[in-house]
Amino acid sequence: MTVHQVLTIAGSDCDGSAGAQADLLTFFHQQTYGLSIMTSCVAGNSVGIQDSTDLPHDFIVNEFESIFSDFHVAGAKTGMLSSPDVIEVTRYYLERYQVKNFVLDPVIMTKHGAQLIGDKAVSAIIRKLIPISLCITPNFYEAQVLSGMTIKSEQDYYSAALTIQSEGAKNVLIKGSHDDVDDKGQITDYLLSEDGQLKQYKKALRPTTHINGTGDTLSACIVAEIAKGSPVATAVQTAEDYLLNAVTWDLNIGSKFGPINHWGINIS
Ligand code: PXL
Repeated sequence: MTVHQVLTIAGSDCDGSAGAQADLLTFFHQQTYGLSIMTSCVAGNSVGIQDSTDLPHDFIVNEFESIFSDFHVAGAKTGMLSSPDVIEVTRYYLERYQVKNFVLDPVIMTKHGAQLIGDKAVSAIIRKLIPISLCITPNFYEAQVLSGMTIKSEQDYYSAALTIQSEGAKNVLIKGSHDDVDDKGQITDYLLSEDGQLKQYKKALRPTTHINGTGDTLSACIVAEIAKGSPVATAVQTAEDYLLNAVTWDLNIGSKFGPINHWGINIS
């Protein structure tokens, strides 16, 4: 049996709901082997983020050397990269080891619209990482930042995706705004594929407060599936299905915005 080795380059979230921890749970669930390069550490819980610290440059470089000198990386994704320096190092190693299956989760804004990283890091993501990404997965707010346009209509999602594609991303998945719920109670994610096709993924908006780690998990599932050989549009469908299960069967832990359920099944 081939063991597909998949790498996340991301921050540690100590409550296990988001960041590298969410990615590793997802890689495991998708029956791939998870490798992780930590870039920063966050002290957070279901109430909020209390503290965070970036790991030293030399240590991050050593993590890259440890991984790439010994493992075959069949796919990689990035999560929260808070400085231009760590973005530069990531670009260097992904290019040097020719990682073609690279899914860029541009962690810039929360799904509520709060900015998480500085403007210099945002422009480094655009210049250094978008051009080497097989697939990018911005949320509604991030898509506006990366495209420089305001999204108000379905046509705007398409235009923003085209702009981000022109910056170098082969496939662009924009996660629809939670405010754009249709009359069936569904929200829509939009995938603009390499061949120019636009595909919509509609999903019910679950009435849950257990939503920490949804974006991380979606991109982690996409890269795991691509590493196993799925085309991008199929990998996105698998990830959307997994996510729906993960927000359907709440884990009754954490006092406020708890983690999603990475088992994806009813365990109560
Ligand atoms: O889900 C965004 C995210 C990514 N990475 C880390 C985080 C968070 C949110 O808390 O802590 C490390």
